[in-house]
Amino acid sequence: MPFTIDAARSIFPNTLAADAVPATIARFNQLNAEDQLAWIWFAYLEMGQSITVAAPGAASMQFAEGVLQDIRQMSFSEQTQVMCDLANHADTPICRAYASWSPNIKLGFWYQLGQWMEEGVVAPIPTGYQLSANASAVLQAIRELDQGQQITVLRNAVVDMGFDPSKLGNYTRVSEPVVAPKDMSQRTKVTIEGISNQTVLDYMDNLNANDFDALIALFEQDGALQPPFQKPIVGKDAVLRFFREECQNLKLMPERGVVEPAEDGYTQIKVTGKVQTPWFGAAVGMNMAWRFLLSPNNKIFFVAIDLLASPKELLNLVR
Ligand code: ECH
Ligand code: GLY
Ligand code: GLY
Repeated sequence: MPFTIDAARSIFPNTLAADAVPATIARFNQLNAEDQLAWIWFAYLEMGQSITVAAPGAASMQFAEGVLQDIRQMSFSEQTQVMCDLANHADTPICRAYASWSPNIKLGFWYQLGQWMEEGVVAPIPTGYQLSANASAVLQAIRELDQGQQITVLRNAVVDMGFDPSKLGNYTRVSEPVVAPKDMSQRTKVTIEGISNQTVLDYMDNLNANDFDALIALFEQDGALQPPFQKPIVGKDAVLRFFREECQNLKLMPERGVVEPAEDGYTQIKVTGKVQTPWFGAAVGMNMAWRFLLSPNNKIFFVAIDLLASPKELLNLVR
């Protein structure tokens, strides 16, 4: 029998992912809601001293606008309650709306609340707020991570807030409009030391061009993609939806890779390099690996994207 997705997940098992990210999130999740909000506030402020977050585009803000205006009209104590509800995954109309939003809309929503907290329009974290001893220890933990890992912890903390989407039943997912793919004349081509496989090169170039139709054509029908610290997304339809909802305007800068034959005519390819998110642009280069398993047709059966534990891992291309 050819590969299963489960077996594919353990290709290149020596790849050292940044396990400090889920470990920090697990510790963060133990904190109470007030401490969680204050913790994010302090972490976000400290991060802001070295890197600037880009203002979200109007296209993504329009979907959160109604809820944001409702919150703006509330009293400080009501606003604080809404923020605690989000951290507590409470069952409220706002927490349900939040659950239907894509990660970028959630981030844009908090970006705006953060601005309003600074301006005094939304209830600030009380001056002199004392973090609990545990929260202080988790704050020290995030300080010790590299910037790519820090922004991943913050992103995951924000994405996990609100009502549990799996309890929503049928609902309409809300995400930014899909931008048109880059014009051919604007496209760039990556080069990867050690890699001439066209599927892998096309994967990078099509993702960089937001050309999700060409990108998904590189996958097997039952192919899968595993984002950092997540379970695989299985099947072309689900992977295409993920690309359209969560993968616009990324910048992939692969550097080097290695190709090896696998069982049953499959090929495994590991690539390492940097990735930039539109939220931070060139200010943060995340150290990443892509672990591809290509079918005998040279289509993507599986690709895992890993955030690496350290820059040293960029040179780790051993099986
Ligand atoms: C305030 C206090 C109260 C509570 C909260 C607050 C606001 C917090 C805010 C936080 C903003 C955080 C942001 C984080 C952004 C992180 C983005 C990341 C992106 C990583 C993307 C990667 C992509 C990899 C991929 C590749 C592929 O090949 C396939 C697709 C994919 C302070 C008010 C909450 C405002 C903006 C980490 C790695 C390479 C898998 C996507
Ligand atoms: N500001 C980056 C984004 O909206 O994705
Ligand atoms: N951090 C992976 C993603 O953007 O889904």
